[in-house]
Amino acid sequence: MEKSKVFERLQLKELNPGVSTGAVWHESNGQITASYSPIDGSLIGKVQNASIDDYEMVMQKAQEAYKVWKSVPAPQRGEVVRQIGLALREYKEDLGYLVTLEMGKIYQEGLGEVQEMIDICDFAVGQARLLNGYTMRSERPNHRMYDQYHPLGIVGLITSFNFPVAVWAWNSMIAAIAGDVVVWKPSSKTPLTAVAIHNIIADVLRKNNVPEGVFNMMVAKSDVLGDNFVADRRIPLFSVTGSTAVGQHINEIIGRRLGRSIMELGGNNAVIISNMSNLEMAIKSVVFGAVGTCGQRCTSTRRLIIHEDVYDEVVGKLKQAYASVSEKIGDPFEENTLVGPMIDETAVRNFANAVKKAQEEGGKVLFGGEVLANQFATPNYVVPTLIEAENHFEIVQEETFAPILYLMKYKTIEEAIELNNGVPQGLSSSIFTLNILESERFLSEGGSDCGIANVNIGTSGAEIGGAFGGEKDTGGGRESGSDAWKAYMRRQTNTINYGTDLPLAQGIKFGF
Ligand code: UN1
Repeated sequence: MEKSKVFERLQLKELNPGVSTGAVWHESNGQITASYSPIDGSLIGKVQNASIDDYEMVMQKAQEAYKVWKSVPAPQRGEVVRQIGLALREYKEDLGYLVTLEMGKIYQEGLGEVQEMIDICDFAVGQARLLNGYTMRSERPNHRMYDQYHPLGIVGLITSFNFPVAVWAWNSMIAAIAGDVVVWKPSSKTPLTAVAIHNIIADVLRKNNVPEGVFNMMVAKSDVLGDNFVADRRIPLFSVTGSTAVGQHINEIIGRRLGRSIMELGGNNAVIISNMSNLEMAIKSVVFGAVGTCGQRCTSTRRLIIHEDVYDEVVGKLKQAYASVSEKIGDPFEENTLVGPMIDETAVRNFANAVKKAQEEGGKVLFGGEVLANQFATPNYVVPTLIEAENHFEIVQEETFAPILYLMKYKTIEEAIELNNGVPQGLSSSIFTLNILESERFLSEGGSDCGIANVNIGTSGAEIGGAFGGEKDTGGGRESGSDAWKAYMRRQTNTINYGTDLPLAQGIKFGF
């Protein structure tokens, strides 16, 4: 594919507007964000940021649009989402290309990310007819009770560089069918993908007369869209993807005003490899989980808990696998490449510091650890790394957003589960075992404490049909599939008296 052609189709220019209320771009006067490709450091485009005045304008549009959108029948809102799904199919290769160019993940994963957007569109279309509540039996005669879900209002959306487009779709498509409107602040590291999305959906919005203000996007740094954004009482719900530290800060502000939040924060995901597992499957999954997306998924495999009987065998096989993967580091557009660049030099520094710290704490590097500072056009390329470590090491307890896998041994399944759970985070987890007692124990209330727990598949690459998110320092939020839609709506319990008496609940007498 040719960059200029892709840019033409995605209507991207050298300098792009960074404030959209759906189909309309607004001139803004904030500073300019330049986007450089992590692949070769080239400037790929610029975006004119929002200013505080632009923010106010967008919020007003969003408020006005909400008044209209919330009363559009949900299946009609779903019809708009269906058409967005069709538009995304049309631009799948172009948008996938741009994700790779701007974020650095390999093209296969860029395409996969767009597919995740398409999938959630399809899911949301069906869900638009299923925003169901319960009917309850009243304890009083001639009374009826039920609960129903109403739209909530403006959803504030903060996304991260690593899934620059899919996480927008998870949230925006569900919010849209729920009758909400979205104000999105994309990562400043990946502003062009956000601009491209709005170019892709613009036609659909226009054709369907969707009011401006339903899908809003503003590129801005946190001095313009920061604490003021999350403190804004006009926004009842925030959905935030980012580090635990960022999430804690944001949640404090939201908590003070008793706003709602869906937090999807750091993970420190482990795979347990049992002595009763299919090792070939385990190794393949672990390598994809630890090395895929250059270790920059929230769900990346960061710890490997290996039964002592198969430890040496697993280490040997992993080293072999890492050696062959390491021959495939490079340009993420090349078909053979499996490991692209990290997002930027700060990420590389974090990688190098973690390797150093692990060694200082007593860890042993079994493979990799190097930064490939001179081999490529940018110093953003690193060698995927295996480190023998202990779970209690400070560095192992932290999430380092890099392709580092810490290996440790266990004797009993109880010990393995304890290690799995023995970190502050609780996003994803897996066990590889062919033993039903072990797998059921891992999935029981005494098993994994994570939001995602898998058997014989890895920690990453979740399907959109499930609710996505995790416990403890991961923040507790759930987005995407299952009944995650409920978080985007307000629940109301209704009791209706169709009799002529006024009996009180709990049998209370109150005569006068
Ligand atoms: C993320 O890294 O924030 O489960 C999202 C996965 C992807 C989504 C990851 N479907 O790995």
